[in-house]
Amino acid sequence: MGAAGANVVNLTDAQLDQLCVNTIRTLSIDAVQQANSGHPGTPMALAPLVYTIWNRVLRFDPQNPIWPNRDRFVLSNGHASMLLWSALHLSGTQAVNANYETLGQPSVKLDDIRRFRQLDSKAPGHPEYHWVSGVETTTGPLGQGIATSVGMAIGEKWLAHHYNRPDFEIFDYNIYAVCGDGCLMEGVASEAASLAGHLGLDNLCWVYDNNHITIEGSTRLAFTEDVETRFLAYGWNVLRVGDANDLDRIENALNIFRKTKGRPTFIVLDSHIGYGAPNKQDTSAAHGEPLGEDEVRLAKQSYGWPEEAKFLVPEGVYRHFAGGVGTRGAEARQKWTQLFGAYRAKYPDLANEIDLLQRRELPAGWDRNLPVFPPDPKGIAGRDASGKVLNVLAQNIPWFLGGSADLGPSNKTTLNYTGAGDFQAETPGGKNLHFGIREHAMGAIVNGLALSKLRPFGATFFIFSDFARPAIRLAALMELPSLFVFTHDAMGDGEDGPTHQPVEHLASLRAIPGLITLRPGDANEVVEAYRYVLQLPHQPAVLALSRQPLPTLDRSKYAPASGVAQGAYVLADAPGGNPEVIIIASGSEVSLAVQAHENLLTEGIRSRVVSMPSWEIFEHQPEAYRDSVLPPNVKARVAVEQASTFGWERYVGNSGHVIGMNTFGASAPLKELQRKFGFEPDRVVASAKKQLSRT
Ligand SMILES: Cc1ncc(C[n+]2csc(CCOP(=O)(O)OP(=O)(O)O)c2C)c(N)n1
Ligand SMILES: [Mg+2]
Repeated sequence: MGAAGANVVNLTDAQLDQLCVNTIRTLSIDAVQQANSGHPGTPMALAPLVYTIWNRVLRFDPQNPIWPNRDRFVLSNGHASMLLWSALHLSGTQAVNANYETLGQPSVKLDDIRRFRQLDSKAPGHPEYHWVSGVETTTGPLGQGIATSVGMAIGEKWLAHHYNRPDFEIFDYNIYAVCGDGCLMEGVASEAASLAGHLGLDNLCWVYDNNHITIEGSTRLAFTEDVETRFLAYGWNVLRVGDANDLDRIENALNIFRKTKGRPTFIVLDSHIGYGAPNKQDTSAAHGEPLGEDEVRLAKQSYGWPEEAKFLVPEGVYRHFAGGVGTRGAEARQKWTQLFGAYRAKYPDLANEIDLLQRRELPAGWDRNLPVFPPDPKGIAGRDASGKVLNVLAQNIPWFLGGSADLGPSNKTTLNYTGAGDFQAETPGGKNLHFGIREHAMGAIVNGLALSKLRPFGATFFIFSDFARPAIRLAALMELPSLFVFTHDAMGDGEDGPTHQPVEHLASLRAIPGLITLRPGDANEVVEAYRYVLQLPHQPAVLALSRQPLPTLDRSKYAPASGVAQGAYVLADAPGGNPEVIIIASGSEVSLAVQAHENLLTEGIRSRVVSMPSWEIFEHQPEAYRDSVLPPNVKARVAVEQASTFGWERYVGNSGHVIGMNTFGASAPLKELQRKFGFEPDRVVASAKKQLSRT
């Protein structure tokens, strides 16, 4: 139709719609071609969908992409990122900095799209939260986006229930997520969809790009189930749009979603990957490689686009977006801002809470009444101390909530004070989330809640952190304050045996950049661990807690537990300091190290115990502090940790010794396991002496 070159004054609305759709298509094609890498086919197919969602439906103000009551858009098939870069660019979405201030410049410039996938471009390979304003969550690992969207939907329900008042719908936003075959093959999507159906999340809409193509070819190779029936069985409303190019039908389906109450909506959209490329359409060749110059020309021809034009945004396209999402979003935000002003006058405390949580700040007195545990040789389990802390925090911080993957009674994560309640469809203000036995979805949902500015935690046995690991990694990548409470952190699960005994988990989580791991050594260290991580607005944390009681150390004799905030601290020292041997321990091995230390002292050996609950926090301390805890000249060192020895050389040095795990555990009572694997005071003493004799 050649509209790209036409004078926009003469174009009908339908022609302008088409012009916008083809702009998204050709920007995507050109960007991938220029980068010589990327995924053109899905943007070509889904441009009409993304155009319709953004320009006809989404309540999103490009001038303020963090307005709290905006609709959320999640591109779960993150490889089709050019859809998002196009939408952000064409809508004129503004950049926001880390202090939540708009910067007066576009989030994604045309130049960023020209530099798609290049260093520092705001159009990277996949959608990156925290890097590009307007991206609601990082996607790329398939399934994560839609699973995270369930957390966003739970978050909205909770916020609405907690903060809305008669005539004050402060929160009433929807979550739109787009996904492909890959997302729906991933198990995490099934876990999340099942829970979303159970919870009747009618603020959640997934659109499934049903193109029958993945990388290896047709979905006939591996994916022949009846997806619609699966979602019906989950309790979703299932709709179908048989033509991905039909904007009105798409809009119609989205309108049905908005009217549907009591269940989430799943829209099956039949599409053609590589739409318009005559030799590549409907083939996997359109998925993940540039079309090639010849095919690009042919595709542009089929859209009625100038064949030689590159990165063309025809006159009128920006204006059409401004008149669509721009006008609708601005009006919605203005109305909301007025409403919120009146709300603030009537409910100043609630408005203040909303202000605080939006900036990831904590309310005054958030840590009041945290327990202090008296010295007790019998002690208390890490998980029990944690349970007490969680119940205090949840009462002090209205938007602190969470739950377990069906292990609440074991993890001791149940919030059991009066009024805590369960989060269910009928009670969306409850603070106990029941994730069911769905650890991966739990991780993603916790992230979705954190993206909704709540302070969420998820819990399971430490061994099953593996099942949540992809989401924990994304929490770190996104710099989210997601909190993971993992109990049964070592051999404490004794008789359950090696399937339930984590060995490599600490090492593997310590390897994730930006993630804080903490393995507290007694009940007071548990308190301090929580106190520390709650103050981190942009970092996820893993707490590894014991199942069995750990002696509560006498802090009048040993150093205060506040040392946890330095990651490692001198807990017990030789009289007058100046140690000749250092024992470093974490978690359940701290009291063991203290026993060994006392024995060494009676033998006249000048030992020091360093409690090291967190490598990462310690690494962030100034060198002078680190050297004061681990003086470089003291080479005789022993580390004790009931976990893989992997990595401990960095603290004990090449000549040091690590008492840890080099094999899997075994099924036996804990005492026998401690003997078998060497976690006994005599063994620590012997190792310390051997170290001394060597240095
Ligand atoms: C967890 C995960 N596994 C594998 C990949 C690699 N990958 C990227 S896209 C893709 C195929 C996805 O197929 P589909 O979702 O149907 O996308 P389409 O080609 O139809 O856009 C694969 C396997 C990934 N990104 N994430
Ligand atoms: Mg596909």
